[in-house]
Amino acid sequence: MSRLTREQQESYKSEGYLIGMPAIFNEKEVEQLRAGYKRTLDMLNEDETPSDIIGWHQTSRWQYDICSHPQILDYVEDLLGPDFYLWGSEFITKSPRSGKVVPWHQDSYYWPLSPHHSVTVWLAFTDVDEGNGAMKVIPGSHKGGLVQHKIADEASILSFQLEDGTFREDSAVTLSIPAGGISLHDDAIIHGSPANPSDRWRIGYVIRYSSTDVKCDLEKNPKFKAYLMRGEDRYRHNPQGDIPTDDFARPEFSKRIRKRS
Ligand SMILES: O=C(O)CCC(=O)C(=O)O
Repeated sequence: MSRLTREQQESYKSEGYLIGMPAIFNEKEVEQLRAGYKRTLDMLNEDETPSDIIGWHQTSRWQYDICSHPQILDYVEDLLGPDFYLWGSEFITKSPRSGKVVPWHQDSYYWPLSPHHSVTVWLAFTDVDEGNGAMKVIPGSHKGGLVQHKIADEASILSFQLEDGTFREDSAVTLSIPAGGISLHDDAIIHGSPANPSDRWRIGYVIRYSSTDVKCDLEKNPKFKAYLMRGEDRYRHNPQGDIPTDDFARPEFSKRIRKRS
């Protein structure tokens, strides 16, 4: 098991993201991940897409176990400190030649969480790179505070996006990750991803963690559940979730709940 070096932690603090850690899952395990993903897709209704697989770690043990992988938790602990919980997960999939775009945005603009102290793990189920619509980040942009968003364009899979000219797009860095590997990003970093013009799939599983002092406004997200992953929850700000027992099961709710109200 590896931990983040002091340099990596400092780099995360100043740039707002981190890549280059050894892969979490080997080739054989990636095959198992994809098999689990396929089983999960089989549970979707006809009018649903992979984007509707959101928060299913609450009912699917297979997903919960990925989210609580000890190596992933070690890295998150190195960034958030000893006491933190899991609260979110979703698949962000782009099929070959998909025009789907994730517009430039800041996660914390969407989330009714405070204070802002959350880390997202982006786990690659396929190789992701410049050619197939990998995520891009604006290094250091997490330090600039929240920027006003506007209603997103049609091809976007989110509801809000940043106004043009509010940041320097030419400083963007593409987060290329081999299948089984991860990136880590801060909840205020400006990020997004372009379409996938290639013949390859681009499948990412994003997992969200917050330190235990972070409180959710339950009026805005009544389904919110915290799953303590490490340490102790001295604050007890949030309802706790029950660890799922079924390997593959979907929650009652399934629609995206990312709109900021
Ligand atoms: O997968 C992507 O392209 C974007 C992911 C994202 O927006 C997020 O993790 O918050």
